Amino acid sequence: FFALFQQITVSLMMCVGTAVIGSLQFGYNTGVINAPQKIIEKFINETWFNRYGDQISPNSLTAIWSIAVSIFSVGGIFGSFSVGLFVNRFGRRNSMLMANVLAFIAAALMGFSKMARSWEMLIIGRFVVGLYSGLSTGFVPMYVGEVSPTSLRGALGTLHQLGIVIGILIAQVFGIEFIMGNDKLWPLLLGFTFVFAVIQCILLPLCPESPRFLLINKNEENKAKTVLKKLRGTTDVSSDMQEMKDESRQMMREKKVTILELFRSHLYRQPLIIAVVLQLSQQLSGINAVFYYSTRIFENAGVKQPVYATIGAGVVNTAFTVVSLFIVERAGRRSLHLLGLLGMAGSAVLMTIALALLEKLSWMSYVSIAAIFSFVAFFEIGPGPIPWFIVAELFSQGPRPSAIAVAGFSNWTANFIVGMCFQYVEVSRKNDQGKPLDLIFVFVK
Ligand SMILES: *C1O[C@H](CO)[C@@H](O)[C@H](O)[C@H]1NC(C)=O
Ligand SMILES: *[C@@H]1O[C@H](CO)[C@@H](O)[C@H](O)[C@H]1NC(C)=O
Repeated sequence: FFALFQQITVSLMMCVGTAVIGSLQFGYNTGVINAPQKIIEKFINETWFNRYGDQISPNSLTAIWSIAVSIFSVGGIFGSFSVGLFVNRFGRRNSMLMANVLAFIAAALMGFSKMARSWEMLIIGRFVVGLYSGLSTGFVPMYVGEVSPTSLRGALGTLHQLGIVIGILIAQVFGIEFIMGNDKLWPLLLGFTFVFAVIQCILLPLCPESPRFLLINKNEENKAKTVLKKLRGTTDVSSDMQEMKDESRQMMREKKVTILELFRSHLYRQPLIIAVVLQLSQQLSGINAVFYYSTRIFENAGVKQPVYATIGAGVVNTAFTVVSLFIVERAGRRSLHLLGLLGMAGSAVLMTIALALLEKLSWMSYVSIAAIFSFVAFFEIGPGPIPWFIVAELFSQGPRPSAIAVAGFSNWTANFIVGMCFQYVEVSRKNDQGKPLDLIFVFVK
């Protein structure tokens, strides 16, 4: 145990800490549009009025808002597909550095959208920051995995997930009305992604390139050795070097499988179905409806201070991510995933009941808070972390990159569908007076 701790050098901590700022950004931009929804909708309404001289229809408002929320995932799709174009050409560290250009552009677009009276800028900014996030979810785990010693790879890898949930939490706290979730400061709230980008741009040049990239892609053995010595804090790095060489030799032996071949060969059919369905079960569980829209959900459930309930959900999310770090390695993947999904379904039923009884029993709003909290907790126990382990575990070196691309695509596409449709289901629920419809929606999936 202590031997493990000795392997955590200052240099390694610095590398991992700097890289996970990328995960933080992804989380931040996932959670940031949650609390200020009403305020930004007001801005869109006013802008429309100034531009066209008449009231915006509720349908147009819903459409603009849903697009602004969910186009993030469209950016994510493109970003996650482009990871391979960067990492092998420019290196892992430089790719992360370059991606920050996107973060700056997005921050400027979103931050100045109010000044320019343009919701289009908001939408384009959300797309660009989605691109950034898609790239980050590829870069960060790869870099962290490659600078970490084998014995710490799993533990440090989970910091990516932790970075995401902490990012969501930060965004929710900043979204409180007297911090930045108000008429004046919401552009700053969205543009704040700029600050993380600046910090990462300052720190990244101080971090070394991934030794694996140096050795295997660049064939620069001496440089790789120097970096490893610094990362490990020892002068003898021969075992690490040997391990990387073995790994790459094994990779050479196994032919790379393209995405097309992956779909054609019946050899991969079952693992591919498992990987895709697990991703779908993660996203279509509706978890991102909570991260994008929980403030609105709580408001409709009669909660007095919906923003604080949203922050509560972020705290539960973070806490259970930590809990899951400890149990994922001990319990079986399948049972944890099933337990998580069952718990989420149960929470959704509870939520439905709470909403149905809300008019008669006002304390049902507390039940709805509890239901959302347990929904999030069960998500982090199984459906949150497990789909990622599974892809890496089901496929060997050859087909793995393609499998990860397909899984990532399913992930972001389902994410987009939930982000886009939730508002519509919610609106139709209001019109039909069929209160619990939206959570039945979440549940049926
Ligand atoms: C898939 O989505 C979840 C939750 O939105 C996220 O934690 C995970 O990192 C995503 N994976 C990729 C590759 O985008
Ligand atoms: C837009 O704002 C006006 C006045 O501020 C309000 O009466 C109207 O209901 C709003 N429209 C929507 C769709 O929210």
